Amino acid sequence: MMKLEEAAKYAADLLLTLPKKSTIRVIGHVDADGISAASIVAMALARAGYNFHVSIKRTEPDLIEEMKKEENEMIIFVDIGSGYLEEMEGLECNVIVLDHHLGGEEIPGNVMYVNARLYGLDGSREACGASVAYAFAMAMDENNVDLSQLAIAGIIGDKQVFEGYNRKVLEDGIGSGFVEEREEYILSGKSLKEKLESSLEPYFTGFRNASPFLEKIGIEEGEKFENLKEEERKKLLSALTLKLLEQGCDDVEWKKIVYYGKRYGDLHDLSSKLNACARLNESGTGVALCMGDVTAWENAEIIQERYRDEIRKEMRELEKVEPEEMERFIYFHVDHAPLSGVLAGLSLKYLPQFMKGKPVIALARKNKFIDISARADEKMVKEGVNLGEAIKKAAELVGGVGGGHPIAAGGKIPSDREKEFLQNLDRAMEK
Ligand SMILES: [Mn+2]
Repeated sequence: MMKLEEAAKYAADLLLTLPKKSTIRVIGHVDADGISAASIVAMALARAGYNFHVSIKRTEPDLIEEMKKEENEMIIFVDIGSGYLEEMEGLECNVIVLDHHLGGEEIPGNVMYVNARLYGLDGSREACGASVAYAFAMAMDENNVDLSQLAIAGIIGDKQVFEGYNRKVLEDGIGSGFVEEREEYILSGKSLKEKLESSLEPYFTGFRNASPFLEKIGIEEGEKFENLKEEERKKLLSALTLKLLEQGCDDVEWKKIVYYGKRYGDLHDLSSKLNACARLNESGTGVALCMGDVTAWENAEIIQERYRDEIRKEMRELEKVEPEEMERFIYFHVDHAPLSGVLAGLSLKYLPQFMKGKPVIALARKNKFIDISARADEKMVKEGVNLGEAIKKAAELVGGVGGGHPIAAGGKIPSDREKEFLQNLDRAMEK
């Protein structure tokens, strides 16, 4: 079997047949991974003397039709494209696809298709869009090893693990000195009061104001975690662990491994900024941030705060909500469609009334449609839950679309068919 690196080399060689100064079109997918991936490709192109034009796009049915209106010498699709292979035949230029999503079988003659899944890698864990983009950048020039920083942000964004090719990306980053691994307490940083009130992972119920809690255990609210004495730390962490147990959550790690990039600082934070940019339609800021634009950093910080504020506000409201229960899942309505996935995930993990041992579905009305987001946990998946399949089936029965992974999936249905959809879904989830 060919290795990802070899396939990336073919793609890089195809690109390098184009004269310098050509303008290459780059299309990335709208999430943290897609933005990192597109930025990796853009930076590799710029360094090799090419011009580029990057756009971050949603998976919409008319994506290729739109591209046909442009005149391009080459298009590189990254973290997106696997679902459009056959249609790409209609494009008049050569196309490179760097992806890790499931895709079609027929590959047209003008398409160089590099998908991690074709090279023995698990595309949902061991290689993401940004890591495939990194393989491509490294095939162009090994001096691009610093771009491992962005690839790691992408890996974190897609919630993958550092195994398979992702392991190699991390080793490259650390080996070249661009990436550093540190172990940190998740409560380090700002004052404890601010940390506890703003935390989303973990999310603490009732902490609109965390002062009474801190007062009760005798810890100064303005204090920082890193300045606490060993004994105070223990007291705080055991009180918080107990609190989370009462919320129904028993798997919180207070310490975690954090990767730092020489150029970007905390790569988890970079990933979270890119995610916020993607969700709030500010992908351009995300790309600029990856390219090292200083003003973009400030803007991204504001976008990230806004995004986290919105989630927190919705979560404080959800604390008071009693969700509706079906036989095989529970569901609730949200106002803000882009947040529905993250709210479903957080409520399943941290809000006791949402923990019924069943998946959580969030519904968001948007004009004539309802956006569906569904989240399960590992245990449910082991017991046979497959949200991707169930949502797809139930949505198609009411003239909608859907799909995704066993643990997280989404869809879109006509707004007047909600009830029918929910009943279909209950049936589709029967084993
Ligand atoms: Mn991806």
